[in-house]
Amino acid sequence: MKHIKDLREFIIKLEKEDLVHIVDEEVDWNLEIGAILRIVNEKKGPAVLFTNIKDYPKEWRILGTPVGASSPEDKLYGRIAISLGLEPDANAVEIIEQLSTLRDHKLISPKVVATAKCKENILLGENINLLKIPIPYLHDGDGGRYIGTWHTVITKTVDGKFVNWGMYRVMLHDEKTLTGLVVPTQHIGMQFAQWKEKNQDMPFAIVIGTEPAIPLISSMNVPYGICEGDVVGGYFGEGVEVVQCETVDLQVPASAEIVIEGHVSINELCDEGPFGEYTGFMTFASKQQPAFHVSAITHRNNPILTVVCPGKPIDDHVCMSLSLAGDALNIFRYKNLPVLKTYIPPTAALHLLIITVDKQLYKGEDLIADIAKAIWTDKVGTLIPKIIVLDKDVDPMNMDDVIWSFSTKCHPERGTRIFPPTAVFPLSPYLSKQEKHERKSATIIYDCTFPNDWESDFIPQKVVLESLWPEEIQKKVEAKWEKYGFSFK
Ligand SMILES: Cc1cc2nc3c(=O)[nH]c(=O)nc-3n(C[C@H](O)[C@H](O)[C@H](O)COP(=O)(O)O)c2cc1C
Ligand SMILES: [Mn+2]
Repeated sequence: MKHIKDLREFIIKLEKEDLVHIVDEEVDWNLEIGAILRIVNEKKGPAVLFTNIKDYPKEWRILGTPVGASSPEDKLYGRIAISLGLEPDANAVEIIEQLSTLRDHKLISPKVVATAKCKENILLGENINLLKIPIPYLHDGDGGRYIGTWHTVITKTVDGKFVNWGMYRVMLHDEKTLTGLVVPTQHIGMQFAQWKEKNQDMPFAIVIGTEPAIPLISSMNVPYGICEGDVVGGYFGEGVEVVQCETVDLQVPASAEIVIEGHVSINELCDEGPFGEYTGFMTFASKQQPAFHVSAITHRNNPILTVVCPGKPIDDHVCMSLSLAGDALNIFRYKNLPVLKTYIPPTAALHLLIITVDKQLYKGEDLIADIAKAIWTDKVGTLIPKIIVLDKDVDPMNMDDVIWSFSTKCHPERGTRIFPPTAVFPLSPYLSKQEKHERKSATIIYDCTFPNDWESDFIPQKVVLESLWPEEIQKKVEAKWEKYGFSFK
């Protein structure tokens, strides 16, 4: 496994694999970069390094869509695979399998170093001006310029025992103030509640442009109490190098291009959103969110800001379709359910989990109910309201086969199991106003397997070469194929 230790090494590797394109032409931070990234996402283009941003010195660069999907199809997940130290042609099921074991690795704490390149420029007091960073205005209709779209927000509990590294969107408010989503059910929100209780502002550090596995794992579902930084260390078998902040008692990855430090106010609120999101729809303005007061900016020379422009899938949230499928696989295995493979299609905006099961291995009463219970009592399930269950002979990544199974094996009544309202992520466009407010909605499983109590001679046989023709005929036809004169194989 190849551990890539900073963003610039990542870009060099992407260049070697033809997975990054450099744009030296001047581009406007105001909507032009967003439009380019939208087209690149729709065409499954490479990551984009912008080197010439209007109104800003050439010193500043932007790496757009760092982990979006790539064509050709055999490198669809190439940027994610490289970030995780895997081969660029790793397919979804292989990456999901890898990520499913993330929770089982030994944890390795970060290693503190005395100084780092992210301290090459230290801006304090009067010198703090967020407008000096070429923060893009991405979608027309966004509530502001978003600086945190592919980054890590570092916060800790009041007692300092649990440090969290999470990815939550962050918007520019003014020269010295940011605002961002502090969702109560996310780890940042749980920690914030503690600081509020203590009546103290919460220290934060936002790190941008770190080694590529860090933002990826910051967007993953690591249990409360475990620092994502320790998971990154455990995954690569060596602690992440961190360095002390200038103005708050937090440590940040030494590999960062840009670090923004400060305190999240427990009293002051700012308007946040709307923002074009991963569902492919604009979100409404959120409830007002806390002000993030900035007390220091530090950055490398020639810093690179990483930018994701969410929208109609596929965008960089495709990384979460892999990690959530990995988490789901881990949960099912932990509960001893006979789930063999899990997959979230990249265009499903995280809403649809497809799984294969080996029903013969199941000893319980109601497999579908057990699957529902396992996933919708875990935080992972809040993002995934729909599941398709397939027999083990179906490839969950083959959409033709998935649609065939769904259409022909899922009974409209018996095969459609609707479960009572449970906690869901409120961004699903189909939710009513009240459901969005209460963050609760029904979930559904489509059972595309035949019932257990059908006699074997009643179970329809598939009409495909492998199951209905004797092996000797299959072999004969294969051997004679060229003689028949077909132009295809
Ligand atoms: C590009 C991207 C943007 C994200 N933005 C947000 C966000 O604004 N708010 C949020 O609550 N989660 C967001 N997430 C999902 C969280 O990162 C994810 O739920 C993660 O598990 C949160 O960390 P935590 O479990 O430590 O709270 C985003 C994920 C990605 C990949
Ligand atoms: Mn966490």
